[in-house]
Parts: sequence; structure tokens; C-alpha cells
Amino acid sequence: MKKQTKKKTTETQKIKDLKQFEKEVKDTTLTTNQGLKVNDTNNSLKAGERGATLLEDFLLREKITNFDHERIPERIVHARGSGAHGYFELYESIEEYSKAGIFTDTKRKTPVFVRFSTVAGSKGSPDLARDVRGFAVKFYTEEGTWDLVGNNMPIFFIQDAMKFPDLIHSVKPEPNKEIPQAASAHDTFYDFVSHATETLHNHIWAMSDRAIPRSLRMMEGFGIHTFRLINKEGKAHFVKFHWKPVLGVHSVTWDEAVRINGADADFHRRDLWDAIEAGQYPEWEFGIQVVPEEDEHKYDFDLLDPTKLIPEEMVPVKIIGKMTLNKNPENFFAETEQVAFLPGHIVPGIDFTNDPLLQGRLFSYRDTQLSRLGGPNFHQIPINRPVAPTHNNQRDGHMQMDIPKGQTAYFPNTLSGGCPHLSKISEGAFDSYQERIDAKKIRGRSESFSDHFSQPALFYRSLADWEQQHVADAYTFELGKCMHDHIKERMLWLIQQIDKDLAKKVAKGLGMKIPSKIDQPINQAIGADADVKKHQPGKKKNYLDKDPALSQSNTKFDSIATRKIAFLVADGFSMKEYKKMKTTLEKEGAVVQLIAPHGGTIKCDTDMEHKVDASIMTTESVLFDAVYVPGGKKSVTELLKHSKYIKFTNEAFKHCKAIAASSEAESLIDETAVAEYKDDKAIFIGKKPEDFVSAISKHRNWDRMKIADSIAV
Ligand code: HDD
Repeated sequence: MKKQTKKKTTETQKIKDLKQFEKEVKDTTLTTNQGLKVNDTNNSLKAGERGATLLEDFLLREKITNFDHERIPERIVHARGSGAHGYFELYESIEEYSKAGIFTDTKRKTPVFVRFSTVAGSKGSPDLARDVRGFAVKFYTEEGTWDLVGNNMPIFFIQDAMKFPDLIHSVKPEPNKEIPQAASAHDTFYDFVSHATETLHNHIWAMSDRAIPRSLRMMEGFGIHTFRLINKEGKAHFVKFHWKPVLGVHSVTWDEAVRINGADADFHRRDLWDAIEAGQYPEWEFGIQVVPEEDEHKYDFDLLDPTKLIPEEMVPVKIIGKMTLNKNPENFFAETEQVAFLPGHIVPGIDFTNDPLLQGRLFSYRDTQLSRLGGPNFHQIPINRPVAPTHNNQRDGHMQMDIPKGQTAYFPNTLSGGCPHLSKISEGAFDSYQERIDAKKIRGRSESFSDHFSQPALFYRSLADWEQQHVADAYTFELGKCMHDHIKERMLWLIQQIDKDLAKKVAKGLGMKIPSKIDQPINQAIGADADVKKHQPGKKKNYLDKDPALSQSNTKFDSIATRKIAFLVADGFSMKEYKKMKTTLEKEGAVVQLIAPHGGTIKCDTDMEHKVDASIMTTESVLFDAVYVPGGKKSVTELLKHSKYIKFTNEAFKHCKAIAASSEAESLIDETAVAEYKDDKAIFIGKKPEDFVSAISKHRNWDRMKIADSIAV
């Protein structure tokens, strides 16, 4: 990505804090870990030139020992991720709801570190897997660190943390053969999903385009659980947290996702890195949905049920701030790999609810860091250190980095003057919300969590035609990869409870019939979770027909900033046309890349040399948002000799992208599938660059989907 208008980077307090741990390589001498200068790091110490290596060789042993231990256990979920630094700014104080400094002080620039991830794949898996994306934000606030550990979908698969290991074991590669990697399309996942109807809501989101984002910068984020905001008077409100990307919510097609994984498995990671390096800083607005405590039981669903969203039609999202990511990590391992997010990290003014999934998470995240990062001092790793000062009597353990001074490590004490001393609530101490509890101890699920079908149906109804088609295709693909008919049948039967037409489409694709009843013995053995009748909507008070916020067709389509446009060129391309189109696109923040038959440089028709961004052999159409072919007879004649340019254009057409060509380049278009569809609303031959810009801002021409399937590439 080329440099655009680079915004000024202002250092946050956290970046300054991290600087003291940074180590420059430039102008340094190679030493051991003890500071001993080294004069040979290529040869081990031997008994003679052709002799055995000596145990004495401490230089060899130090180097190899360090190497042997370079890897730490990857995260059991969300192993594949990318991180970035930035800051959060508040537009307006919400002191009526929360006393948190981050929500009341509009002058603050709170440092953040964000890690985006996929869930199921290993650390080295491809970015474009069909999967939920993690969206974890660490706010280094003045009152302590707050971690909002969310996803890019507003709900979760299960209602109780107790089921999390089962969910993850079912989606991870099957244990006997460790197949498939980073894919939910296999029997064990659908065996589980089809017998746990609470998963169906998150599952239908995972079948939608949300699971294959165009960019990490173009997806929403959600805190998912209902949390509490607490104001100065101690009054609580329920709240859901939202991140809305300034660039809108956009996705690729499944066919593209599969090809992107082959062409550039780091597509999302690279896109995030490049955008930040180019000064095109990713931004999200932060919003809250607030529900007064008195309204806790007003809805058709339970606010404590993490498989339910609050439709924005019912409770609008109030935008209160913005997050900007403006700095890439200096070192992937030190920062992105070692960062530890804990939902239990909160600050005064924010509190938990009894959502049983959240309650379990409060245990799991600290526990997992102990084995992942090696011990209880993981909070002392530079990326995890709060910017707020920390003092307590916790001591020792693996990798203690601090040097606590003095005679005491207990409370109360007199020998250290009673320090570290306690604070009052009025001085900013944390105080758990005093929720009244008067209940029997039970192991079970509230009846108010039992409707598993209304919201998947609401989601599906709210989608545009093209989005619904993508969902049907995704179910068909995923179930088509399952080997066991009884699992597929059960899924068809469940999909039917969500939407009959959807089930019919999937059944047709699978070449199967929707069963009229389901194999009872299996259900009985498995228990109540599998009993669909128990999980029907029942009589609803105020159910919605549609919630427009759930459809990507209602997102923003007003910008082409950061979109990548491929210019297909060979020697002799028209400088005039190239310049006009490039200037127009770059003025709007798009990124132009020259794709030539070879690397190095290329000459336009005025004999000027231009640097080639990629040779046609090293790149693919799926890595771009749109295609332009400038004129220049010599150039077009040369392009026609390379079949990959035809394939490149056909793929862009198949994936519903905008394509523009100069009139002189029409002969190339005539060799492609576009030839028959020149009147398509996102095809421009000899038209103004502005028309092309407007089509790119629409992301895709989804009307083209109907014919896209027939394009062979
Ligand atoms: Fe989790 C990591 C998001 C439920 C147990 N989770 C993890 C990450 C994200 C989420 C984004 C990666 C953080 C990072 O980048 O380091 N998880 C969620 C969301 C959930 C959720 C949005 C439901 C609303 N998770 C959940 C449950 C459990 C866990 C119910 C266990 C009972 N999650 C973990 C974990 C991980 C984790 C095993 C792996 C690595 C880590 O924590 O630090 O503890």
C-alpha cells in the first residue's frame, strides 16, 4: 500500500511506557545474554577443525537453548491474530450512567491495544477462514486496565461457560486425524450444533458474510454480554457495547475467501499493517445500548442470555466515542502474542452481570494465561503492564520483573507505615455492585433462556436477498462437507424451524429431503438440549419483523478510502488516461497498483518509467477491490497475449466488482466474460473516472450474483 496523507502520530502514555523496553539493533555489537562480546556466531567450539563439538561451548548452548524455547503454547482458541496500538477518545460524557474516567473525561486520550483474531484455526492458519473474528480491546485507563474482550458478532454460540470446551472440541480439527484446519465444515461441529439448539443464532451469523470480512478494518465489534454501568450515586444501568467501523461493514464472497487463502494467507494481517503504515488509520466509533434496571424483564428474551442481541430498532445505539489505531507493534511476539486479555479486568463505573457465560469467562482467562505465559506475573510483561501505578503485597513467582523494596509484604502493617494503604470508594476504589440475591443453589438453565429460534429467524429475515443467498450457499457448503446423513438431516430439520425456504434451498443443494421427524432415541440419550419443541419462541409480546442494523446492505457506502485498485498495464499504456484515473482515485484515498507482465519498471506512451507494483504472475484478482485497464494500443495488444489478464478480469467480474476500461482497451474486455454484460451498472468502458469511484464505494454490484455463478474461472 502506498503512503497516503499520513496523519500525525501522537504518542500515548502506553507507547512511552513501552519505549523503555525497546531494544535497537542499529549500531549495536553482538553479545551473549550476559553482555559478553562475541566474535564468531557461525561455528561451534570443536576438538580440532574436523572434531566433535565440545560441551564447554557455552555460546552454542545459550543460542540453541533460547531457540529451543522460542515457542509458547498457542492460545487454545483465537490463536491466529493481529494487533495494533491506538487510542480512544470520548465525544461526550455519560456521567448519568457511569463514573468511569474513560466515560466521563472528554479531554483524555486513553491508550489502547487491540487484537483481532479468528477462533478455530492454529496460529499459522489462513486469515479468510469462515469464522467468528475476535475483537479484543485493552484500554490502559488512568484508573486501571479495562479489557473488552468481544467478537465481530453480537451474540455467542452457547449460554453457559460449562459448554465451552464441548463447543471448541467440536469445531477444532477432529482429534483422530487433526483435520480440518481452521474450518467448521465437518461432522463433529454439526453433530454438536445440531444437538445444541442454543448455537443456532451465532451459527447463522457464522454462515453469513460477517464470517468472511473484506478487512479487519471493516467489521463491527461487540462486547456481547450485557454489562452494567454504575454512576457516582451507585445507580446501575444495563449496557451492551458496540464498535462501528468508520469504513462500513463489508465482506468478500466465499469463492474469493477460498482463493485469497491460497494467494495471500496473511491477507487481513497485511491489510491492517499496511493501512497503519500508510497513515490510513483504522477507526471505529464506540456505542452503547442502555437499558434501565427497571426494564430488565421488558423484552422477549433475557438480557443475561448471551445468545440474544437487543435489536437496535428497540434500543438505538448511542455513539459516544471513537477508537483510532495508529501504530503497529514493534515486535509481534512481545506484544501481539504476549498480550493477555481478561474479561475480569474492569474499572470503577463498569461491572458484570450474572450472564452465566460471562461468569465462567471470569475464571477461564486468568487460568489460561498461567500455562500460556508461564506463571502469575504475566501482568508485568510490558504490553500487559497497566499505565496506572500498581502496589500490593503479591510477591515472587516465575519471572518476577519488579524489585519490591522493604521489609513488609502483608496487610495490615505498621513497619511500612501501613502501605500500600486502602482507598475509599469516594477516592476511586472499586466496589462491586450490590446486587440482591435470594435464591436456591441449582445446576440448571433459566426458562427465560429457552427460545432458540426467534432471533436466528429475525436475523435471516433482516438480510437482503443477496445476503440470504450467501447464507443458503454457506449452509450447503458446510453440510456438504459432512459425511454423516443423520447429522445433515437433523441440521435440515433445525434450519426449517428458522426458515422454510432456507431449508428447502439447502436440502436441494445437498440432494436430500427435509425429514418430517427426527431420530428420537438419539435425542433421548442426549437430553433436553436437543428437544426442539422446548426451544420454540412461544407467545411473543413485541417481536420485530426486521432489524435493519443486522443487514450489511444498510451499512455505509460513502468511501473508497484504502480500497485497492489494480491497473492492468504493459509497455506503452496511456499516460494521460492512467494519470487521470489515478489522480481521481487517490484523491478519494484509494490505493492504485500497477500490474504488469513483469516486475521492475514499465514505460508508458510518453516513455516515462513507472515502478511495477506486482507482476501478473505474483498476484491475483481476489487481492483487489476493482480493476482498471487504461488505453495505449501497444499495452493492450501485449496484455492480450497473457491469458492471466483475462482470468484476472473474469474473476473480478465473477466477484461482482467494479471494472473500468478505456475505449481503447475494449478489445481486452471483449475477450472476457464482461463482453456480454457491458450494460452492468458497475462496468464502465470509456466513462468518467467519477462513475467508477461511485461504483467502488458501493463495494460490490450484488445484482450481478445471478450471472456470476455461470462465469468459469
Ligand atoms: Fe474467549 C480467548 C472472545 C467465550 C475462554 N476469547 C478469547 C479471545 C477473544 C475471545 C476475542 C482472544 C483474546 C486475545 O486476542 O488474546 N470468548 C470471547 C467471546 C466470548 C468468549 C466474545 C463469549 C461472549 N471464552 C469464552 C468462554 C470461555 C473462553 C465461555 C471459557 C469458559 N477465550 C477463552 C480462553 C482464551 C480466550 C481459553 C484463549 C486465550 C486467552 O483466553 O487468553 O481463556
